[in-house]
Amino acid sequence: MSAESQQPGVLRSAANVALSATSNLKTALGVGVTAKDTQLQQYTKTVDGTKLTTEAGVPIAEDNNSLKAGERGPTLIEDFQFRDKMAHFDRERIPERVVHARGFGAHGVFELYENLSQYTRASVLTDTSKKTPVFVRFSTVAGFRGSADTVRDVRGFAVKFYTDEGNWDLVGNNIPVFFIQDAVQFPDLVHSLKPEPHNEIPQAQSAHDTFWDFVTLIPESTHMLMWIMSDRTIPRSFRNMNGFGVHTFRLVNAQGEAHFVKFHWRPVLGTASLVWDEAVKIQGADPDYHRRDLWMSIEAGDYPEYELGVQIFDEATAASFPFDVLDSTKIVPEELVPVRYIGKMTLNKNVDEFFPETEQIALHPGNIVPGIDFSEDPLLQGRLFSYTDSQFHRLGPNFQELPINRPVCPVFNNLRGGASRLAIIKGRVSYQPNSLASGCPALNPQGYRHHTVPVVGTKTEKKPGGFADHYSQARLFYNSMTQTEKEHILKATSFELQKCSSLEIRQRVVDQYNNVDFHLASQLAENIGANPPAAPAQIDERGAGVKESPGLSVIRSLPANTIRGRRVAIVVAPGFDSSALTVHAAIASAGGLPFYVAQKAKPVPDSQGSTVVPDFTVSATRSVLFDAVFVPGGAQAVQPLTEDADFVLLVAEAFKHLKTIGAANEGVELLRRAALPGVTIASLNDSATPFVESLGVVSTGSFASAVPGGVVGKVASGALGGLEGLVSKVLADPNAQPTGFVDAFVKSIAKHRCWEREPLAKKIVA
Ligand code: HDE
Repeated sequence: MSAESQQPGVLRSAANVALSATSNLKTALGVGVTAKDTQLQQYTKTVDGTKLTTEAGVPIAEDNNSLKAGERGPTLIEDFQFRDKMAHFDRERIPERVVHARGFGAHGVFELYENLSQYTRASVLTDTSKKTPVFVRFSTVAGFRGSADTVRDVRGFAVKFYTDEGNWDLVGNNIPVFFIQDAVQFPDLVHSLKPEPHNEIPQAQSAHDTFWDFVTLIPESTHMLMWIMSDRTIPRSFRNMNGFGVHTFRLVNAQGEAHFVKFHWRPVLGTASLVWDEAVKIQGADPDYHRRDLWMSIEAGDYPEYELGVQIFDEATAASFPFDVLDSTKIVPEELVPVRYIGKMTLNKNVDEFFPETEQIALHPGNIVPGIDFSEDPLLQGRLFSYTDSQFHRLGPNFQELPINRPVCPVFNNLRGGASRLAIIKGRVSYQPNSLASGCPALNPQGYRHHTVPVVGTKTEKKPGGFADHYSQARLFYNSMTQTEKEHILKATSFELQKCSSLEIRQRVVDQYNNVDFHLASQLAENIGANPPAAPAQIDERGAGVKESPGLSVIRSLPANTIRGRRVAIVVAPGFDSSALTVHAAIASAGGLPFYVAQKAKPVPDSQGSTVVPDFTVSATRSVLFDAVFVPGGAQAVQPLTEDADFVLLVAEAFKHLKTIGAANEGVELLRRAALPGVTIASLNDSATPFVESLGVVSTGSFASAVPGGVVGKVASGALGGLEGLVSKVLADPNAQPTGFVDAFVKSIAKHRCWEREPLAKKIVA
């Protein structure tokens, strides 16, 4: 049974059954069976056909009533079964991660496209025939384990590669820069971000005084503030999210030559975000929105994929940049060093049990393999201490022995003892060098060697001079945004500061933002009741390296050529016309996820007498859980929808959130009822126009005129075959012009949002 079908109000449809069948098929075919899967199998049990025992293996005959002295008690302490059950339960929780507490993981494989032996001797980056098992954990930073998925926050993007030379962990974020330059300030940063200590409010929010107090006192946070106030911190899904190693690392080849490297992940489905009002509403409608999406897509066999990119440059090139590559508040713009995509990670297996896998995985940037090395970035250097220390605290000294953390290659060393040690190592030798065990385990001349780097200078707490430029790349980021994205940064900051009671802190943000953009700071001041800056700040922008970098903008980067994973609500009421089935099939054929939404949880008959099983009832779902809405026609079907406020809201809210809305035939009446601003619905006639599209609303030409942001259409029954072909054609070629309703609808969904509609959408009450 799928996870979604277990949720109250979520019905199991034929579509869902088909999805899980695909997943079972893939599993049966052995897709995704790696050395790690095989290793984990040794520790995995299933309960089918088993009988209850204690942990000591004693068969249990009674588990629902404790042992008492007489029926009316008291309970006897000799009931070992009760005692053990309760004592274990009392210890079920371990400390949650102090940051990144809420996370969700999955297994997968990494495959390399090209051999990088020119730069590194790491087998994971040189052998293109290998399928390296991986485990990924995505996370939010600030919230507790039970917080919501769609809060505004940085996302962790941490990957453990189980290579044949040991575990390599790339513990990154979905943002390529960080707030601070030196790890010693991390506890202060986190204390300011977390709920305030006196009342433990607010949960999973940076929108409060202590956070903005701290960041306005450290100007190096400015670049990261631009990123976190952008839509990057409200991703559409984990499948629409970039990942970055943040720090500069080193690659070292077999000759001992080193190059600097920056790591990037690019989602194959493109980067996409929610809009703020939507993110807030999803927190109530489905707090597990991101984890459910990842889980469901893997169960459906629609495996999330990410390409690994590298920017490789030598030390002389690094020295020529106007910024310091050891400073984690800086990016290396793609215009200076292009990103080379060298491999692909595919997530193809959900965990069997959350706690032993996702909760007990111990990720650590210090886990590297021969051929990869650190740089001297002081933030990275500090992390190298913090992560193992965290794992000792959370999981104990033998955390590497836990199944999820075990490497897939042999492990031999002289570590012994410690709480909950698992390995039993024969012999009396546990030291090195030794002669009694013939020197074993012996040193391996091919083993890890730290790259030798000359070090000169005076022992000091001073920062390098290049770390002092705090604004030029913040400007680069802001100036690379579209107007829409700039407005979102302004709105997000205005929202956050309205939650800050201190006027002094609000003013400091305005002053800080003036170093980025005068207009932004002035508008912010206006919104939050602070004094506008007197004049633009004079900043030497050359420190950024380039003037503009379009790839920093999500809107400018989104490839508008797929609807894979996009959720489309098809609203149905008794008597709906055949356009619903046509659109359902077309969306599914293009890799999207169509769902029927109805008034009641029972089969809905169409105008021809056949029925569909609804996936959701309208009162148990909300438009924010879909990427697009389609309203079919049907003489009797549409009238009841127009009288049900839940359906009217579904359309109005989708409009507000700039989503594609499609309507066929009488379906446009629901759009009319939703009173979409700027949308005029013309009266019914038999025009030959196949569809009308305006601002992402698409309709059959006969019904709509000037409908902003969607598609409304008239769909001939039985036309699916032709439409299917058109859909794939318009998706394959972003410039292809749709000629029919369905392909216009699909193409509009692939654009993700209709940004042009935003000024009108503000007018809608939803
Ligand atoms: Fe972390 N970070 N961090 N961090 N971090 C932790 O490790 C820390 C930083 C990141 O899914 C902790 O096991 C310090 C940057 C991720 O399990 C802790 C500094 C980046 C995760 C810790 C940083 C990250 C963590 C909490 C400043 C992006 C979740 C529990 C120098 C490159 C990993 C734990 C997972 C987790 C320390 C800054 C990413 C406390 C001291 C920069 C994705 O050890």
